[in-house]
Amino acid sequence: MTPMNTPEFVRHPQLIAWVEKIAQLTKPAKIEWCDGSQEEYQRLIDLMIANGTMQKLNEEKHPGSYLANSDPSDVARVEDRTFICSQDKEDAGATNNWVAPSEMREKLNGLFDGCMAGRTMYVVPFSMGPLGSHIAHIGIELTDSPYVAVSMSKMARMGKAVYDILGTDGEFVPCVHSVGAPLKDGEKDVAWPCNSDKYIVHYPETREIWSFGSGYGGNALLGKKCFALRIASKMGHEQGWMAEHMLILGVTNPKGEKHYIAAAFPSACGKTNFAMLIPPAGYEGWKIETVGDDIAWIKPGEDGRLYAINPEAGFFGVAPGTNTVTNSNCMSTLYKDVIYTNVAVTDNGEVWWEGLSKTAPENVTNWKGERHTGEEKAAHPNARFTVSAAQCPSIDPEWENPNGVPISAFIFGGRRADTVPLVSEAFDWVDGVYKAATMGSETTAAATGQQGVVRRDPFAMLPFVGYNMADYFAHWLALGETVGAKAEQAGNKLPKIFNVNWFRRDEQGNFVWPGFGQNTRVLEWMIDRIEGRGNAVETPIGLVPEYEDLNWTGSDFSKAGFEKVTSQDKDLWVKELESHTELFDKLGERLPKVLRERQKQLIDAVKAS
Ligand code: SAT
Ligand code: MN
Repeated sequence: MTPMNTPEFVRHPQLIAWVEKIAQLTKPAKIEWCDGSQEEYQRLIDLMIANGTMQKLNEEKHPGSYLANSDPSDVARVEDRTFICSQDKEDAGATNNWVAPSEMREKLNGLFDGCMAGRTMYVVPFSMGPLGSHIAHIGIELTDSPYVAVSMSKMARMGKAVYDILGTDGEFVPCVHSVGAPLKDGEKDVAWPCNSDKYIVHYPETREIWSFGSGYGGNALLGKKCFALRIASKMGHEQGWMAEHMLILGVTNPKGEKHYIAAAFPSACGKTNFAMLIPPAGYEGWKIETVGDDIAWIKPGEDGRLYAINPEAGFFGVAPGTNTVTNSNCMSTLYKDVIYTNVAVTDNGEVWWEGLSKTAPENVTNWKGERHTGEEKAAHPNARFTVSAAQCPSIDPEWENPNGVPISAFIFGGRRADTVPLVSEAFDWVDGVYKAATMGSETTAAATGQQGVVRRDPFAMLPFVGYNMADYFAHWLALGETVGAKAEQAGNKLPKIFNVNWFRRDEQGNFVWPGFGQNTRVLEWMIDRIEGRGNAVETPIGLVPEYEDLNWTGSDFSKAGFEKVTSQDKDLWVKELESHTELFDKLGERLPKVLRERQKQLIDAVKAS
């Protein structure tokens, strides 16, 4: 049996018993209780360098930074291998893969039996959210991957202090992770162990996560999508709060008015860039600050405002396309202590990815470890950097406020070549929920499967809602009522809801809207609307700005261009709205009736226009 060697800082009998139980099942060679120290971090990094999992990058260019290349079969989230195993199939709903918990437990008991043989099982204690915040929650991940252990130390508050909060009987979400590659006695390890059979399993009722076969990102860093979205969304549904796939940014205008905005976009649609946006020339005196780039936990306050925290402590961002023009704050964040995964590297130990510079430097090794010839991509399109959020120059002073920041608006955005205009404001909460619920977006490399096809991605949460999507819509609608009533009493307002689309294309397939820093112009209009002074015209599908309503200082974007990105094609819109029926039918009986009614109203309005 694996020796337990429990350190004295762990004083939680139930936790210790659980670790022992999992060790008995998975049979690791040893157990290591992580304390989050720098010594521990460096030791695991050095171990991975010795194993060939990681390489050290050029110390002058990338101090304290490392590169890991994954197995080519393990590069993204596996949505078709992700399961919500609620007791009742209906509670997982039509958009989730479901297997009966008893059946799944049997399957996993088989898979996990001895799966950590020859490896170390790391006990990784972490807090999602600032330590001790009333919005935060604690998890413990047991993993046989040192890559996961060090990544978790950047992505969450990881270490000894978590045990102080847990005490002897605190609540935690148990997360079990294995790469699914046991080692026989004396067998040599591979650089990136994984298994072709993958299972990312959630038991929402018992709040457990079990992940098998992958070492990559959201499949393996279980605090992120598995806990902070799938399990947390279920907790929020029960407890009256929200776990959302949203960045959070703060905007301050020259008058000193500051608003926090939360924005939902599907994976790899520019959340990190938007969260770190730098206002363009002509916007002197404006400030945009970053609270988070991927996930928001949002709780109603007594004053009827919604308060958001970023449950994460780091960024796991898409590298390709990131450069000093598209995201200068991000490039500055990466100045040291970064773990890169699946980017390319020069012989000199400098990282490179498509878009970092116009052309690849000489002597580049691609993410598969081969000489880059220019025929294939040097970096995998889902190549990532893992870095502490505290290093971000635009990090908001309130980002670790345990009470969160008050949200003034929600933005929902997809990647759409046509149909959806640059920006529109919902008529009211229900209308906003309808639009978020029916959002469509072209698929990206963040998940395995076909890319570039439009799919419905409600609230950018399609792969992340841990319960029935129809109930999730109902939750949003109900919060609108309860929080709205409280807000009215306190003289506050519900956040406004906006839709955006930065990705309209012209006939040649080129993006029309310049995006990035230029999105500040859209943010300014939103703030004006929030403050009750911005002009908007009513269209059947929402309130929209005219060319003159946006501030074009320092811009040469033409009125014709604006018309291209804001035009509403009647036929396309009727088709779009009618296509929402497919999602609604799929969701069936539990779908809130008000959404079908809203669909009908919108179709009638567009047809009548
Ligand atoms: O791999 S992750 O799920 O963490 C990234 C993403 O898809 O947003
Ligand atoms: Mn994401």
